Amino acid sequence: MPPARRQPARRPLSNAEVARALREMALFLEMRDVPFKPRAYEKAALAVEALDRPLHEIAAERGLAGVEELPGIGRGIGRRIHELLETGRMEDLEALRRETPVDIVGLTSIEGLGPKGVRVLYEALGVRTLEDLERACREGRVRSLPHFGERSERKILRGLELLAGTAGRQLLGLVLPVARAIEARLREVPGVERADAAGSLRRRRETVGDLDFVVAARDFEAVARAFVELPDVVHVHARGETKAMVRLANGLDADLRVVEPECHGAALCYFTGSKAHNVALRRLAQRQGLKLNEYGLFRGEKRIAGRTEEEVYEALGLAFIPPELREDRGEIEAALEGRIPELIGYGELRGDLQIQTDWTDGSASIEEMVEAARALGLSYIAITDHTRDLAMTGGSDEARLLEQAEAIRKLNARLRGFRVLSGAEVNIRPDGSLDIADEVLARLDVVGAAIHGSFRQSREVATRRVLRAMENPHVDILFHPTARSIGRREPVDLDIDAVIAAAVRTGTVLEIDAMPDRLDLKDEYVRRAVEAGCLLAVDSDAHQPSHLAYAGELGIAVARRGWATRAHVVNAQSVERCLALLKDGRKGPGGRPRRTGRSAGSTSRGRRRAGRH
Ligand code: DGT
Ligand code: CA
Ligand code: CA
Ligand code: ZN
Repeated sequence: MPPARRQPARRPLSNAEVARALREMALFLEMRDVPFKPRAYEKAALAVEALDRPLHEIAAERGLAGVEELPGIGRGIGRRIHELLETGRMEDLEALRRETPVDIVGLTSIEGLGPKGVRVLYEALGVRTLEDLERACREGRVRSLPHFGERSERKILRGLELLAGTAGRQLLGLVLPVARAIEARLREVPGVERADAAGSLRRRRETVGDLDFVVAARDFEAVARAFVELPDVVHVHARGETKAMVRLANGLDADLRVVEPECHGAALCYFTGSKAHNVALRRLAQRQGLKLNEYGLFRGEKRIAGRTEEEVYEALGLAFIPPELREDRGEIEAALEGRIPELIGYGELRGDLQIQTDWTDGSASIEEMVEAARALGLSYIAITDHTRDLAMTGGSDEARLLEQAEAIRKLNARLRGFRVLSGAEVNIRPDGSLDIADEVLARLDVVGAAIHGSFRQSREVATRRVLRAMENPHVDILFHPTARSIGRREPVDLDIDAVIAAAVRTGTVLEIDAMPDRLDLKDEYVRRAVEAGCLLAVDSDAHQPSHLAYAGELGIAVARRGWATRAHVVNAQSVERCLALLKDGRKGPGGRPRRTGRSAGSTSRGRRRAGRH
């Protein structure tokens, strides 16, 4: 069937789309060397993303004034946002696009390629798109440009490959809110009993190829109609009686399947996948003389389960398998033997151990981050601003870290029922030394160490570098251990098993950094860390209040995909217990004096190891 074009009255722009336009402005202005403005647009983009209401609603209610008064936006940019919401275009942006017709967002998504480089490539070689760029690199035309050379040509090609590796897939963190909004809409359709996003999104894979919705209802037609008329739909690929396929404004496709409530569980299970999990389940059913498909579990013609997923697993003799584990990586065997661990739950974090503030490159004050953390139900946070070597973030030196720790001490004296921990995110230099002196690290509550440069060392050198940092008795946590950025920067080439072994030996906690493009450690490595008895921290790495929620959503998702329980996660414990786990009698003589109140017996390394299940 030919795809049906649908040209609805203009759909209101989402906050994400507005933020994207502001970022594009920032990039074009930076390309043209305009002072200050790029940063203002970048900040406005962050402010828009942080809003908890759709901008178009604010504009409809309060007009231009409502937009201009938003924090972080201001007059000039407010007027352009209003124009964009009203007309679907921003004339200034259109003019910049006409003048330099390049895919600036796409091109600058390549690691190491900035707006100025894009300009050179356009002016010298006529590069407008990622395809043009790839061709120019392959033909060896980039290396001869000023400021480029063979090394950058190779680097760009590597960046293009990385991008292709995630081609068409989008980050879980960006897609999750879209999927939730669609679920909510479908649940409002009269006669709908259940509506869930299934597929890789429900399994919480780090990237999502398309969305899959499973709806239980009697009136199929009403659901399919509501689905193709969702405000996010820009194109209908196909539409049948029980199915529909559409393209969403964010560029992803979404599939709908409507089923009778009697087979909802079987359909949800089938469309949640993964495919490998489904195949293994079906094989198990066959061995029991049963047949499993998206309509139910059957003995001969008789359906013996299908209304709920729980019922399907139970009828197969299995414990319920949480969607995050359904990858055919041993979960079915574990469920047969009743060995599915009690995974850490989405509401179980009590603290957050990696947060940046306006002392460096964060956008909010310590107090504002405290308020936002409280609103999420947390009872402690560590402030871990960047340090000296990250000059572009205004990284703190020793004096400033101590000044901040003092400010935190005063703040704690005023706070009730909440604790702020002093800390830092120190840089691991290429040789494994740190950019902050030990005497100062010894006075902080939480020391995270992280790689922020020299990403391309050999496995041997990089592993030695990280191990050396972990051996430092003051380092409590290895932040975003592999320093990857999904689709943008490859992980540092580490011998991950050696890092895990060192973490256990030195009592260093490994972090799951929950920023949508990091998710580092990734699920597979978390599983290995959990098996080795490593401790984990699940942190937001927030640079503004709205980022804090990533820890409890995306970070926990990765922890669950790595089979972690609450016992593995230090910041799922009380602040006292968390500090004890971070500081506990590690690394023997030479370690700093213990500052947390603990009994003598708690200094054995055994206690630092998470409980095994
Ligand atoms: P994605 O979209 O690439 O991120 O990954 P999924 O897992 O969402 O895959 P998708 O959208 O192709 O299909 C959704 C689920 O439907 C999938 O996880 C399992 C099920 N499924 C799809 N095709 C097959 C198949 O050929 N055999 C079986 N057993 N299950 C399938
Ligand atoms: Ca999918
Ligand atoms: Ca699909
Ligand atoms: Zn960092």
